[in-house]
Formats: sequence, C-alpha cells, structure tokens
Amino acid sequence: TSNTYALPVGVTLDRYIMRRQSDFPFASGELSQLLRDIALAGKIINKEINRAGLIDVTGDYGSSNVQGESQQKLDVIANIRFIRALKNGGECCAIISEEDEEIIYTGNDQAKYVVAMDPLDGSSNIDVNVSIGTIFAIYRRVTPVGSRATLDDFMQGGRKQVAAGYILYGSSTMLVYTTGHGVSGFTYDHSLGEFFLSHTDMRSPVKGSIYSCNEGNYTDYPAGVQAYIERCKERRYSARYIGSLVADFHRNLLKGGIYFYPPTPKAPKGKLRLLYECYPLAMIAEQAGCRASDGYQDILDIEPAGLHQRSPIYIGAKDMVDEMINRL
Ligand code: P6P
Repeated sequence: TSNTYALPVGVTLDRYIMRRQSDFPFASGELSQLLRDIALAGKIINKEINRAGLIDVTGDYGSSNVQGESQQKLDVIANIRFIRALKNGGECCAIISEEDEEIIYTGNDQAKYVVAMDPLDGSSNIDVNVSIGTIFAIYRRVTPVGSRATLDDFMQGGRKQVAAGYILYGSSTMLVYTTGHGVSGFTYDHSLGEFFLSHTDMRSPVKGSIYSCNEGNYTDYPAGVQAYIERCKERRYSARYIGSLVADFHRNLLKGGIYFYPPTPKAPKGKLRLLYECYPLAMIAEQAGCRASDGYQDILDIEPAGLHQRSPIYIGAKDMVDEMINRL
C-alpha cells in the first residue's frame, strides 16, 4: 500500500522519490536512482527543445530511423541524451528505443533494470512548435545480473512494468509517472532546474466529453468506431486532436476523454508502438482509473511478439472506452 501521508505539493522530485521509496521495503535505491536519471535527461532535452529554433536542430537530419520516418535532429539528440543519461546513471543494463532497431547495451551488466522508451514522440511537431513528449517504461530484468540483457528482458508483457511515465514538453514541462502506487505529476521550474510535485495521486474522470482521433482517417475506420464518433457528435462532445500523443493523453487524463488510434487497411495494427507507447500509457491510465484496450483485450494483457510491434489503442475515460469497445 502506498504511504498513508500525502506528500505536500511543492516537494521536489528527489525528495518525493526518497520518501516514497519506503513503498518498497526491500528497495535498495536503484529504481529511485533510475527515475532521477530519466528526470535529468528530461531536463537536458527540455533545454535543447527550447533552443530548437535558435540552433537549427529542427528540420530533417537527413537520416531516417528504423521506422523509415525522416529523423528530425531533435529526435536524434533526444535519443543520444537519454542513452547517455541511462548509461552514466548505471542503473539500466539495456534500452530499446523507437529510434533504434536493435537493443542498446549500456555496459552496466550489473544493473537490475531495462528501459523501453520513445525519446521524443510527435517529432513531426517540433518545427511547428507544438508540444512533444518522452514516453518510458521500466522493467526489472529477468536475465541474471552480470550477464548481458536479452530480448526476454523486454518481452515480459505490460503487467511486468515496474514503472512507466512520460515527460510533456509543453507550455510547462511536466514529468508524470507511476510505480504502481498511483500517478504523480511534477512540474519543472526552469529557474531552479527542479521538478516539483504539482499533481498528487492523479485520478482521471470516469466519464468524459472529449474525443481525440485523426478524423481524416474516418472513412478507413471500422464501422463501430465510425458509429462511436457519430454518437460523440450527437452529444456535442469536443473533438481535440493535437497530433502529439503525450499532449493528447495528458489533457484527457486531466479533463476526461478518450484517445484512439484504430486499425485501418493501411495500418492494420494501428500506428502506435506497444512496448514504448501503448504499454506505459496504459499503466498510467489504469493507475488513474482509466481503461486502455486494443479493442479486444486490455493493452497490458497483450502478449508482446516484437520490439517495435504496433497495436491499435483506445485509451482514456473508462465509460468512454467501454462504450467504444462494446461497438467493435
Ligand atoms: P497521425 C506522432 O507521430 C504520433 O506518433 C503520435 O504522437 C500522434 O498521436 C500520432 O502519431 C499522430 O498520427 O496519423 O494522426 O498523424
């Protein structure tokens, strides 16, 4: 159970992690340190993003990533920064990233954890100054400490995540994460270079009236999804789609809403990646009283089959996801 006392808003991330570490009686601090390392990388990327216009890191980098998408320079920088922060932090033995086809080994074979991440999701929004985000998931390795990590460490399934979170580089920069004991939100204070607790135990509304999808794909959506969208319009719900997953997810988490990226003939498994987009956000969603499904089963129950596999996703307010799923 989580500690009975609620920590006061305004406590720093470091102090919060230290105090909550007692949620894990046998914790020896590695996960705490790993969370700090992720927060540090977030601070560094935040600085790069804010300078993007000035040091010409926007625009294509010329290379393309494993997805064949043209890589924005900030994508590459973010990937490098996270890998470096996790390598130097020493608590992570291996990483998978949207930007790399293969497992990245940090050399810290004594470390107990592995990280799956999308270092900068929504990168096509960078040069139009729209909010973007980092998404991450942490697993305790299943291979012996001291050996080199393997695929098995990453293919444990969503319910084996020990922590999951995102960093939203928006009008303010926020770190939101869970270790399975509720969801906590921290807001970054640039002048102090610190994340401060701003949202304790985030709970999302069970009902909502915001729906987020790319209606440009409406014609290609399954009939049940089209029917659901029609109902949203009849009820005069708000259509809100930023085209940046972390920003859409975060707004819906706070206000109550549903985000969905259904399968289409062009994308039969949807667009979003299971291991470092759907799983982590699904863990946060469930911890905040929401639901996350692929249309047939909870996202967290999907058996992983590949590092970069995609999954359809319907995620957000429980009643909205329930109604959508009942139509599929
Ligand atoms: P579409 C951004 O590329 C992303 O991965 C998510 O951040 C976003 O929600 C989605 O894809 C947007 O995709 O096909 O609607 O442009």
